[in-house]
Amino acid sequence: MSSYMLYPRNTSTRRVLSLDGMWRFSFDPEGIGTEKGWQNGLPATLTMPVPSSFQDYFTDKDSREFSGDVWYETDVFVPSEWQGQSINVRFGSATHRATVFCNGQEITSHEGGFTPFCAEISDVAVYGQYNLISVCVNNELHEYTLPAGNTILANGKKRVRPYFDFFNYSGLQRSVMLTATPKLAIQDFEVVHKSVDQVVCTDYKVKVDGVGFTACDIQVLIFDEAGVLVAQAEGQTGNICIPDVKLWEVHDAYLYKFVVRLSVDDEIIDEWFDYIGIRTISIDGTDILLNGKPVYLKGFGKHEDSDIAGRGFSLPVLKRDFELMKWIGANSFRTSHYPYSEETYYLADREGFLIIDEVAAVGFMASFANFLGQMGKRDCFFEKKTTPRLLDNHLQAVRELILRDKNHACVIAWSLFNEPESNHESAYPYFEKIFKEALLCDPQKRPRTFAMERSSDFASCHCRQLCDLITLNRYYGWYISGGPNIDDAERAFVEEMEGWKNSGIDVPVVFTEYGTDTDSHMHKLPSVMWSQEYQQEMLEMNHRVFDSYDFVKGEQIWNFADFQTTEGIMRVDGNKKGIFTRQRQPKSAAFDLKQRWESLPRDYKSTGGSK
Ligand code: GCB
Repeated sequence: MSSYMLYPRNTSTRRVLSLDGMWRFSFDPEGIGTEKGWQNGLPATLTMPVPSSFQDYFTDKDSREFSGDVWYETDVFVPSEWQGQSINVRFGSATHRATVFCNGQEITSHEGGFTPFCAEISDVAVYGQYNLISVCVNNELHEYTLPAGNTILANGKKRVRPYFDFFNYSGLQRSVMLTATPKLAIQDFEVVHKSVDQVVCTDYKVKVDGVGFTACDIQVLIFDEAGVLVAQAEGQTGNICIPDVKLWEVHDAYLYKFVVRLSVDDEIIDEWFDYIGIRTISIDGTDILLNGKPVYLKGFGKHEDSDIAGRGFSLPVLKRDFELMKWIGANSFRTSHYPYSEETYYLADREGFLIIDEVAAVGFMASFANFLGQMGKRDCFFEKKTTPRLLDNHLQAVRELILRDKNHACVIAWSLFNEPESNHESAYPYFEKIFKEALLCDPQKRPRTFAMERSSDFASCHCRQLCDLITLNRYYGWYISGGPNIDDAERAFVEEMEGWKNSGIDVPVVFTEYGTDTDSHMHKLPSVMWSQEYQQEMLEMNHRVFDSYDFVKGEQIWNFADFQTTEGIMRVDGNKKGIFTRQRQPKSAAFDLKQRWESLPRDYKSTGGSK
């Protein structure tokens, strides 16, 4: 399967056809589809746009809240001239798991809703004709799935109970493509950039699938942005130094086109390319170094979320988000709380944004909702009997994330959990395995972290020594001493920060969440919680605290935009902590942030980087 993690490209040897469009769709509440032969054709059909979440189109609650199996199908023409090649249907994602059929025959299954996978149909497809592609997608949550939750029966209907604070949008939420690649093909390509004597060079490795090649059949060609060939190498592994290399920088991205070629007897058998930024990333003491120079992170925790399409991939929304992030002076974001669409990372590479790339390991706390913190004393989440299965899924999700995103210049760190129950010693062995796997999988050995909830701090967290940088989610002035008690919040915050300082913190600390729910129509003087003025005051207080500690090397507000959640007494048609509304218009705080972020130097509070 791994060969097809490579982003699909049309080249002299490869073909990609989009299967996006209106698919046929059915709910399967009783889970009887396969037994009844729905893979040979759906009985009664609705229609459903792909990519998109299926929830927000319908006008009844049962459809929106549906948990269980849903079926998608479409007819796919497989050209006869593709015979003899490897033909795949490639899903950008299927949330949270799927089984794929071609002409009624089961092809593959995939667990995990945020990474791509392929169904190879070469031997099943009828060439020169339309073929029926059917997908059974399941969106249930369990304590052994990423993200975690559970699924209950309520009045005879399945209902999910997410252990996390975002709507359980699901379905075929990313693009689906039909690809044709040679049988002997480039399977994977990886790059590692290293600085030696002030010169940055690139080690590369090509993996080939199939038999009948020798190392000297592989060629890597590098073109600059003007299309000029600037370097080349031969062999399955190698080192390339581009003369006068132009490094990829924050807001000043430069991307080289790496063309990988596989030839047999001088004939090109396979060709694939990617746009790659050359940069180094490291941690030096409490500094984050990009190309050896300190960088302070300014930005957001985000969600893939918008009106109507839900978590469905939308190029227009993506474009608007990047324009807003540029306008406000941000330089980074976290892909909270799951890997985003591949196109997001390509745009971040193009625009020079830094990403903390997160696995969908959210809801790993023994409380009824992780954003409420731990409710009372319970057994640790990592002591449950479902843990071995969860660990397998988690390791697989880490592997798939890193396999997919390892070459992106924009990815500067891996976030391996959001707010897990790390304040219990029994969590450590689980964490150690996850952290080791990330290190093993990533050729660039990027810094690893996990976002810590308030119950995990310098004293209580049993896993923080595994982190190359510390990322904190803190709600002083909201969940802790909000409104008229904001002074108490500030005192408590300073007290916590003194604790970190006195603990001899020797790695950077980045705030990956802080914020307030804010109604975009509400103004109030003096401020009250939920008013725009309160959001401004609360951010100001947080920034005052951040500014007092030199080891704080970044601030990513919760959240970029308002987003949809499960209904409840804590949420008013979703979470309203956005600096922008769900329709991507600014709240008052956006203007304060713009002023602050545009004035902070890139190396704010640096201790002077060397590497
Ligand atoms: C958190 C969670 C995030 C929630 C946020 C909130 O700690 O990580 O998923 O949405 O708090 O707004 O409560």
